[in-house]
Amino acid sequence: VDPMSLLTYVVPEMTCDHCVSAITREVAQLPGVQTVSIDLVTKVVTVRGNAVDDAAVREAIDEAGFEANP
Ligand SMILES: [Cu+2]
Repeated sequence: VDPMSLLTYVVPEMTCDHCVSAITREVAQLPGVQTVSIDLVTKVVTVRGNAVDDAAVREAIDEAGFEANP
């Protein structure tokens, strides 16, 4: 059985499509990531995939210039 991942992060600083594409670009590169969806209203980043590493996602969000709330 594949360890499917469904991870969510709150990133309050996201405000526009540029934020969305910056974060999507970084997170989508991570191993196992299949989809990245971002809701600008709720400020939630949802990552789906296969055995996605939580710490790596946080690092990627950081790389994009944002911070995920714990
Ligand atoms: Cu923006």
